[in-house]
Amino acid sequence: MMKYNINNLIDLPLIHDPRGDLTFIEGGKHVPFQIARVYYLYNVPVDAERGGHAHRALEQVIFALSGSFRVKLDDGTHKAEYWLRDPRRGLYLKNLVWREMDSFSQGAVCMVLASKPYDEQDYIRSYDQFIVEVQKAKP
Ligand code: T46
Repeated sequence: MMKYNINNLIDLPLIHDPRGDLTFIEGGKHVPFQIARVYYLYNVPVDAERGGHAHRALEQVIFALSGSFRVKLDDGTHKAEYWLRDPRRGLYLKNLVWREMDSFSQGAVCMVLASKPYDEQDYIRSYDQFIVEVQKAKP
């Protein structure tokens, strides 16, 4: 598969200390939006597949706080694949990006920072409908 940078990796600050490492996130500074919602996935079976949808307006940054998993992205033109395994490194997802997540390691924890509260109307759960809306959104 062709690799193409349709999204950005974000490296967070690290405060290293003999007592343990500390990383912090400020909305609008370390992520490109004010944080309206935080959620996390855990107890994910290693053979589970999550995602399988896009969002009309939502922006998010996804982190592997613990363990690792794969994120497959598709903006309707380009596809990309990321393995997240560093709690300091987040994957920024703009709106209108189809995402699929799998290959969760045992005990993986996925934390997501989101630009808006939960809204089912923001979801596009059909890939065909996603392509229609991507075409419509083109300048
Ligand atoms: C993404 C990946 C990483 C809520 O009630 N509130 C919430 O904030 C969320 C995120 C979900 N839900 C409900 C809606 C569904 O009934 O929880 C159920 C599962 O949600 P969803 O299908 O969104 O779960 P995932 O893990 O497939 O996808 C989510 C995000 O939607 C998605 O944008 O990137 O996590």
